[in-house]
Amino acid sequence: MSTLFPALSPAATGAPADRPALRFGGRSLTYAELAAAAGGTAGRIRGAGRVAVWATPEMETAVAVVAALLAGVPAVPLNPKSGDGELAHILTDSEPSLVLAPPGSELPPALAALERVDVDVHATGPVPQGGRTGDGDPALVVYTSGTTGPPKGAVIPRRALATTLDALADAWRWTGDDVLVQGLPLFHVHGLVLGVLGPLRRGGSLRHLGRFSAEGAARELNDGATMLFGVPTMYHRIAEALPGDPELVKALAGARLLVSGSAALPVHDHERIAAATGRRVIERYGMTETLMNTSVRADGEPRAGTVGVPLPGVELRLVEDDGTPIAEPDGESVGEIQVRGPNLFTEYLNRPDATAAAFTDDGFFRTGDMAVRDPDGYVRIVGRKATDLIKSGGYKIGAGEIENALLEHPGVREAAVTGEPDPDLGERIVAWIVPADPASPPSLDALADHVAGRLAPHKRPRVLRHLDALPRNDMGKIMKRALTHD
Ligand code: MCA
Ligand code: AMP
Repeated sequence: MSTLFPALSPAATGAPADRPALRFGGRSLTYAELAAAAGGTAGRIRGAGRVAVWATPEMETAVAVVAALLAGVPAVPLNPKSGDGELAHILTDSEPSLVLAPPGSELPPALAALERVDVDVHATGPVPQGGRTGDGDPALVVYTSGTTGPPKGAVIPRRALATTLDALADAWRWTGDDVLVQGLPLFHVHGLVLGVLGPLRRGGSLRHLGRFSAEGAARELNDGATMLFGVPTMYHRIAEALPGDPELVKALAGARLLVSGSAALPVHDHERIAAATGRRVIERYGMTETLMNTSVRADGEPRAGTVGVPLPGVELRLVEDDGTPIAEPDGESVGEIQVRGPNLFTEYLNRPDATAAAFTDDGFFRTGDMAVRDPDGYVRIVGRKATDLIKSGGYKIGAGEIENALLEHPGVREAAVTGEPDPDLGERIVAWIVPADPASPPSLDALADHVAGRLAPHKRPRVLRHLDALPRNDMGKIMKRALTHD
């Protein structure tokens, strides 16, 4: 029996077996039903090397991942909107032996060669014993974009899941009495680890919206939900809707905890929500590779523009360009955030070079995020080392992978991709292209469809700019800073 979910144990003393564990739309499972369903599925995948999960925002995804964790089989969540190229890369790289999917869902041809196991949320089976359930054994492989090349698979050990969720419980006073509402995708850490495994580890409940809407969040918060998790784009949409929506105001005002993460929450949205509801959104900071590093604590001061203090067990330092750690938090010295602790990933799958480059000699992970620390220890993120990483809607997107996809379009001779500020998405993706035929340049729609079909819809450019030539330095390298939109 895995100890990741004490409440799923038949001998659980925590959550009662008839407490709701998961609700997706009209479907729900109690802890007893979830234990039986996950046990049934776990029995079918035991002994597999690695399993892919077709991670639609549905009950089946949660049951599949819990089953894999109970069986001690690492799970690879797949974005169900992945395009052909991205999917092919992830499958070749992670070599799953089967794919878990909701019954009746249509899978793309790239998955045709894999054995398919339909997840039956009404299955029954005992929670299996054994499997690779040691602390350091891999639990998840989550794909995350870098500046160049295709996404890398971050191997997340079981220890990291337990540590990060318990650290958040400490910071947020998160208990089995909490009912979380969220509408995040389930193929990334935010929605899957914090948003699904989090409530289950505490013995509490999750209500997933299927798809985020301010209205859905308000409905659930006004009907017993205590916490809301979202990316800044979701809080921006809430801030926009608040003035005309007394139900939404009431919902937020009554919530125990409103948490934002995955990207910086603009101070303007933070302040608008505070003014309308009297409640402040708290921010936490993490990465796929590190899970959660810092958070404003439930009993701390939610200061707009800061991500709080290091979580229990996380060692955090700011380091200058030459590798010197900044000794004292002074509110102004900027350095790269480096972290060490049991919350970290183990490696990038099949990428020893990238893994080695990501760590310092003394075992700290280089996040690439730049920050200052206020004198009282609060971390304030001020930027990112790499200009070729874009955060749009809370998704991390590498400029390089989009450029490569654009270059595969026959109408594109040269391409460069940048991010520019967007009030809703944080950053929007801009494609700068030199058309193959200046007389008939490809349209934005054509290029967006091309990128969405190869990579994923959230990686598609939102803006297209044509140029006669890309600005390059003497070495031939594209000078992205010279690309401005006016
Ligand atoms: C539009 N669509 C298309 C195309 N254009 N589909 C195919 N081809 C096209 N050319 C579809 C989209 O698939 C989508 O479909 C719909 O149109 C709207 O698309 P989009 O504009 O992308 O959606 P949005 O409404 O702008 O999305 C905003 C969002 C989303 C809901 C906030 O960005 C989101 O869910 N973000 C969460 C990201 C996240 O979880 N990040 C965590 C990673 P449909 O309508 O069917 O959806 S970071 C992390 O995990 C770390 C650890 C951390 O710190 O949290
Ligand atoms: P990902 O690789 O998709 O896991 O994204 C991780 C990155 O998201 C981090 O390196 C940060 O740049 C960013 N991030 C996550 N949470 C926050 C936050 N609260 N404020 C600012 N940036 C954040």
